[in-house]
Amino acid sequence: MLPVSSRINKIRDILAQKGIDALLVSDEKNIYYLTGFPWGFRLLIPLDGESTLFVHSVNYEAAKYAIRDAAGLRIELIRVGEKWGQKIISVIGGGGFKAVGFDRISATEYARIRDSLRSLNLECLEEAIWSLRKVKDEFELTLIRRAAELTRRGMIKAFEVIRPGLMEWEVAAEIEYEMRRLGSSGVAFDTIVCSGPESAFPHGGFGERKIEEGDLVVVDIGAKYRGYCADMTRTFIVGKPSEKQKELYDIVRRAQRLAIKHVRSGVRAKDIDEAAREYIAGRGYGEYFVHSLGHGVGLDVHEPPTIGPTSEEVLSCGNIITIEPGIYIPGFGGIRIEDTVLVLEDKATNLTEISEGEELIS
Ligand SMILES: [Mn+2]
Repeated sequence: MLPVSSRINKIRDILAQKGIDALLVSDEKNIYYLTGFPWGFRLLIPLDGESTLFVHSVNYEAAKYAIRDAAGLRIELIRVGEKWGQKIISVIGGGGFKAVGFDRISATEYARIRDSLRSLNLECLEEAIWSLRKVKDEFELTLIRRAAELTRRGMIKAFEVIRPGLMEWEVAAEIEYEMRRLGSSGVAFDTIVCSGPESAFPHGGFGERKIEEGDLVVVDIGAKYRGYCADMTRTFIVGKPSEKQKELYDIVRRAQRLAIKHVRSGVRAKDIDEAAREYIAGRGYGEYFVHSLGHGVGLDVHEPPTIGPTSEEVLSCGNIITIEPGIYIPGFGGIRIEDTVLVLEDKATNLTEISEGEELIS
């Protein structure tokens, strides 16, 4: 069972510290994080008393079932055709709050609440929720480890099937089928299989190229398990690698290992980025490393903490982050190696490691 009541208690600690009377949660993943229900519409957590989970009729029975054991949480049904904006305003208005925090809200909804409840202070608490979500509890780690294992299995499948003559989409289909077959609840993002010169596009090409002998093939994939994501990239060289391909692959692999060695609790995210960036720059390819070194992973595939040159984050135990240096040379191709790692007291645990014997360079 999800430890949601302890998470809601932590929210209340934050509200008390900041002198805010209630939190209105709109982000679906934040609602899932705080209630265990994936299709909530809004969640109102007052400093004291019962929280209210707003759900549309289509999700009402599922919500009753999912939160049947959750104490201190009541469901407010939004009926078909009912004006949900007014309903939420009337519940907030009825609470007698002076200050209400929110996570993310549309400009329209913000204006509607502000204009209806003129004496209410609205304060953004998005960062405060991230401060909780960034540090994964044991329950979340179990789910992310599973997502990471499914992702590894998808990557091993990629290694098995990639060969000249295959379309990129065929490789993507094999990977996704393997992860699904083993229990993945979906993909964390659109699968990237990107070959030849198009491998120089970090976010992938069009998936419509036929793989050829001598290609670099960037495979960036993520399985999802009960809402939690993993993220992993390997770059394959089809056939015999050229000297240049070997050189670049070696630089990226060393940069990635070096960066992972720096990961532990208390380290500044920008120092980890710098370790990899300086290594790549020192080998002459600094201008071709065109993105941040990594990012947090959890219910979102890209979430705080960002591991980049301007990040103000300091890592702590329980963060899950990616380490993904890359070199992308227009017209030649790209290489990226990415793992999802867990930050511990004095080291990182690599959740998507492929053991030495299975090293995925063909
Ligand atoms: Mn990534």
